[in-house]
Amino acid sequence: MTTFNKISQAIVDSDPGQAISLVETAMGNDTPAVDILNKGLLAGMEIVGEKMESEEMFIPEVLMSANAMSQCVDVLKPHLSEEDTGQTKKVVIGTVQGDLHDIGKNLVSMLMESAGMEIYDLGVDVPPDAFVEKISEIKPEIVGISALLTTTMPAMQQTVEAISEAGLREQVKIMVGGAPVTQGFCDEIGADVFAPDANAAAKMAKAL
Ligand code: B1M
Repeated sequence: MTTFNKISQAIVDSDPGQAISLVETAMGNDTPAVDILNKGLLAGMEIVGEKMESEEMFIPEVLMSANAMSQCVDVLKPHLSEEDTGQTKKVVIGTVQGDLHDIGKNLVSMLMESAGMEIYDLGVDVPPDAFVEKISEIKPEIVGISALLTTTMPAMQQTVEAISEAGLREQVKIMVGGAPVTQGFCDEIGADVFAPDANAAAKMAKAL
């Protein structure tokens, strides 16, 4: 079993102690942090998703795996950081109303922060009005909206509409992402950018 497989297995087993220890060992062996994230941790969450779908794992176990993943991401965070580019773009970000998934959104926030942006994270289950309120207050350049459920994708559209209705649409670039979100959906709801993953999200935000 490779170290990446062992890390994935520790995530599936919801064993943060073992997972962190393996992550630290891999870092000690000069394994790139981004590989540990993608080939170890995210691969583990992928298996968790499959087991959730086939009902081999249930919500409490999935939550424990998610917590183990988050603890490992905290350990990796300083090693994933890009050089500070001196940019001070402000980003308001959140997971849409009705949706409690935040691991992907947190990764996006983390990499954007590492790229020198100022992040205002509204958390999960964020109603459209809360996005509007924060945009009015902070006047960010970018608004990031995350959704992980097909059933909460309409809330993404409602959020874009609420921003338009509040007369704020021209002031911000809207970035959308999350597993079920596509470029086609982004175009359909009138958002500006679709980012398929956290790395792309940080790069695209810098380029906007
Ligand atoms: Co949920 N869940 N979940 N879940 N969960 C999924 C998403 C699911 C695919 C699992 C499955 O059935 N295979 C499925 C959705 C099916 C669908 O809609 N098509 C599902 C379901 C059904 C549910 C519930 C409805 C289950 C139930 O109650 N019966 C329920 C809903 C609760 C709610 O939100 N109202 C539920 C609950 C949960 C937990 C709370 C237990 C937990 C979340 C814990 C947490 O987030 N703190 C959970 C988890 C962990 C998952 C899986 C296993 C993992 C998600 C994850 O964190 N992935 C997931 C299965 C899977 O994805 N394989 C699943 C890792 C993360 C880094 O990836 O979030 O995709 P991701 O983020 C990526 C990109 O998408 C992108 O960048 C990230 C990093 O590269 N990205 C952005 C994300 N946001 C972005 C924003 C951007 C740009 C890029 O710009 C702003």
